[in-house]
Amino acid sequence: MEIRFFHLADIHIGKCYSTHCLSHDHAESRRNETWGTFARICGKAKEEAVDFILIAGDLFDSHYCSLQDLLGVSEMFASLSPTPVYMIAGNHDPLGEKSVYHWVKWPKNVTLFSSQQFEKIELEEKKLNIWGKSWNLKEDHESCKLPGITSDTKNLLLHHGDLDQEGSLYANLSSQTLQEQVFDYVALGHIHRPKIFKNFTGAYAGSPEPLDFGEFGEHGYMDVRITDSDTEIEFVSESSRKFVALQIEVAATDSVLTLASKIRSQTKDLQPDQDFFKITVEGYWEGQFELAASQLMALLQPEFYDLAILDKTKPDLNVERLEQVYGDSAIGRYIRTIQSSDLEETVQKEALYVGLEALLKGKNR
Ligand SMILES: [Mn+2]
Repeated sequence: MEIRFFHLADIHIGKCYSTHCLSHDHAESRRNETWGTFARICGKAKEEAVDFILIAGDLFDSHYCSLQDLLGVSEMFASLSPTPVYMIAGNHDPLGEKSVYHWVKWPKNVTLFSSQQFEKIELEEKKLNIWGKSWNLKEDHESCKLPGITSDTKNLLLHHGDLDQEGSLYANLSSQTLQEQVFDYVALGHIHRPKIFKNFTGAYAGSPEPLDFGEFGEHGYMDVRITDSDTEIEFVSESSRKFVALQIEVAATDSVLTLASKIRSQTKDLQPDQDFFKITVEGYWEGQFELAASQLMALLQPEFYDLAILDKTKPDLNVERLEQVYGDSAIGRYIRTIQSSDLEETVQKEALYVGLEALLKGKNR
């Protein structure tokens, strides 16, 4: 008998994006996109008649989610009936007394694991045990002990936490023990980029929609099939937008137009009209970069859905002039020493910049 299910995690419904480099409007609409993608995946699960849905923690972002968010999810789950949903609470939506999970009534097809120790739900007709445990607090320093399992049934494990991070504050699990206790699938949550493991059968589903620029790449969920002989895990990309962070190297003599075309050529095979972009500009620049950055924004904004330009440029020093003015002082000697050294050109420039900055600051005191 084949058992098929969707594994999701870290949806973070309600999350506030205003501090994540996004424009104000998009920070607002991003909340709805997160919700929309989650509802779309759940709808697909019903349409494709999977056996159940697993949610491995952090369905909500407790800090920011509203009663409306909770009611919406509960109603959506009810609409999936009879497809069952099995879920655990994570560190961002723990099951303490004031947990957001207590705000609403959950429909009959939803099971939330309530214990802080692994407990099982037996699906007799499928000869399957689903093991799970929920978070009660925001930190859990203890390494996790796995339940003992036998091979006369199939076993799934739902867990929200770190993997192989000794000393972690987030319910660490060791992959060594997962190799010893053979589960048919380990559905992990907590790490927001999806990852399928090779040394045991399991995966981090990752967030269906990425939450910030650290969460680059594809995002979605895992479509899992357990047969009598093995487990097939397929990652399905589903996010409506990606986060893309790029670095652009400037030359001191670049014009704003040159910079714009450098950026265009680096993004031409990507989806600037669709995704969130953060472009860090590095290198030496004559004068203040701020003005150039606002001109750049004016040029590029119409082509981008959401663009942020970060200035990491360094002022291009007029070394020749400094050498004339400070010729006999430590500054002049420093310039000549560096320039006559056999350092590589970029290293020479860096040394001149760092050294002169320190020496000139001293002069002005
Ligand atoms: Mn999370």
